[in-house]
Amino acid sequence: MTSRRTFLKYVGGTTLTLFTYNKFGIKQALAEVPGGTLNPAAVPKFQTPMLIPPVMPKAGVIKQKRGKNIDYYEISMKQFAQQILPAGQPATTVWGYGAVNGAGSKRPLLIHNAPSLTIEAQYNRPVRVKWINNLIAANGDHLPHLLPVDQTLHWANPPGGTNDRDKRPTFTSTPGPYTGPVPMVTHVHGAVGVGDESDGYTEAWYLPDLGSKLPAGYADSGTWYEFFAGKAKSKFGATWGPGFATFQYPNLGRASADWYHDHTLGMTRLNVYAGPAGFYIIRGGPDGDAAVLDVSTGATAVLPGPAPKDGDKFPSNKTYYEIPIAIQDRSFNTDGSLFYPDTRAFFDGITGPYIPNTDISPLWNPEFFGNMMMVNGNTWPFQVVEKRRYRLRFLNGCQSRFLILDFSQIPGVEVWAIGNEGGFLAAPVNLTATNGNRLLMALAERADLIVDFTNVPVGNYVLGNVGPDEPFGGGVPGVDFAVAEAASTGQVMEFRVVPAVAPDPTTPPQFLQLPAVAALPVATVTRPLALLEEMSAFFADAPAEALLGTVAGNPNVAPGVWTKRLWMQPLTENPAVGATEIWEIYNATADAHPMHVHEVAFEVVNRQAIFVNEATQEVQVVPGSVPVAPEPWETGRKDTVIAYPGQVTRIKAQFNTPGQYVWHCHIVEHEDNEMMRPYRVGPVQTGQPPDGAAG
Ligand SMILES: [Cu+2]
Repeated sequence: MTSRRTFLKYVGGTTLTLFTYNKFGIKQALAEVPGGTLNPAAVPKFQTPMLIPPVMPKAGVIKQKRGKNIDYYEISMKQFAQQILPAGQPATTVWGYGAVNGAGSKRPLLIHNAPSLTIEAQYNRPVRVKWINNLIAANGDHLPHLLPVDQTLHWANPPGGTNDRDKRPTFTSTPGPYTGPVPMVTHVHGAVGVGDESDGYTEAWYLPDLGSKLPAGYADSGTWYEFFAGKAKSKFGATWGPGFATFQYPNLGRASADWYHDHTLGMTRLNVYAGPAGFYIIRGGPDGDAAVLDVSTGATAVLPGPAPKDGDKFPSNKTYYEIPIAIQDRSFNTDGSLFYPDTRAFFDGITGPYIPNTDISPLWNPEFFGNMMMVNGNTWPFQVVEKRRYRLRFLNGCQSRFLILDFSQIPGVEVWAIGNEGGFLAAPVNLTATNGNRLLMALAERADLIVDFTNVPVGNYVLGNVGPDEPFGGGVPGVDFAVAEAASTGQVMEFRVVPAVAPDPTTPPQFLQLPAVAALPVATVTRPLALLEEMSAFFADAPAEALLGTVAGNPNVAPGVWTKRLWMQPLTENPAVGATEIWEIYNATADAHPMHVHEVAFEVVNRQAIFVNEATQEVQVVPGSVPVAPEPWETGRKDTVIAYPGQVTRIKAQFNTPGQYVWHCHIVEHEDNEMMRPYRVGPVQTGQPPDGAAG
């Protein structure tokens, strides 16, 4: 193993990246982020009104004799063309989810879009979804992937058949991209207390129903599909079949903005980049909007609304003051097609030899940064806003890019954070007064913001991004790292501020009393875990894969040796049902990683400085160092947390739902190449695939 990577090299096609030094002496990129053949400078900004995703129509309501009624959906994933770039430029072929049965809605919108329509769920009212893989051409043939699939990773591997699916295949020569039928399995990110059969386990994927056109010898579903099909049948009576699975979500977590996306083993980065994702918003319950008080009156507070509702037209004739905003980075070619690297050389110039002759995968890139910003499915859209308060619910849906939203180019704006992945914070946070009008958002993190345009002069203003165009390691924009390129990825969208049409009825954020966050029980187990990077044994300074691991002993008191753990190895995290545990995530890599734990909503306990000794493969908490409390916008509950390099990040969770889940880094390129591990709550399940043997 060679030394850790200290900086990132880009060798991007024909694009030469030039550097200069800014006034802080920090190296700054002059040329654009490398990407496809469509130069970001050729894409005019703020041409397209931002799409506010409408509400996903229901297929019906399942009435239960005893028990709660269930909202039922039938949603397929398919391929279609979407005008992502401004009008006049070519459309883009993407994948996306959409309802195929709207019988349970007043005015069903059977629209496939990327991002897809928003699932509106009520607290304590289950949602059941039939998720259909419809990546099939009109003639019944399978649709190949839009993007280059690297077959040398530990991936779903349908060509391996029943015996070798969900394995890292072996090759005698470097394989090209996989062109066969595409697996999918949908995960609702933030679904707390969901059964494992419904969590979108990464080895529970399924191909479209190809009938006799399924290539000979291919597995049509993943290792865990059959077991979970049986579980879904016995738990809630759903019968799965070729090309679909039916999942059920209890919606017992705190009211929050979750999101759904594909989670197939070794392919998530590509499946999500192709488009399939959407919001899943849980409302009501003890931690919902009605539990927010106005301390100046003692009455229920008024939050900005409405949000889109089922039955609204499309395009809508309504004005929304609560708006979900998904930010995703993308690159394009001049024909409008999505660009994603089809060679490792794009990342660091390594042109081979690749696997099987070295340890470097031919297509996989350790990280990917799109050179354009797509917001709710359009590049650089605009949104008209009145001089009043809005509730903007942001999602960082990028691949590898940490965002630092920057409202400071909007004069007079006031921005408050009131919620994150796990619903409302402990208290509102004035980002304008305390954080320079900025907010850091890691991959998959959500931010529930009150943005007050009341005192903003009428005019057009850009929401900026001062995160880096490269892996994030923490620190101050412009001081510790160069900020995103000002002309492209440094801009997210435009707000067009117009006069208010009516007085603002909403409660000023400083008067909001957010619902109390229940304390978790005392932890009975502490698990030291590690974030690791495997460097190539053949090429200098070249990451081969990112990994998770365990740490022996107690690094709080003495150096602890880490052990790398591959996806295929037996699981090591096995909380008892109902146990509360502290997971200590020791980051021994050079980058920050957004760590996501399925099934639970956790509390960020604190962070603390560590020593990393690569020679002895040890980590240790720096003696005498002081734990740092989470940021004020990291209070409450979360499902994704930034683990910084050189630190241990401690989270606390209660594991109440028995079953097989995963925890992983949400840099999707990392997740796809070993930075994901299974974990199980409770004992081995009767009839489950063998642990550490099947996949
Ligand atoms: Cu990572």
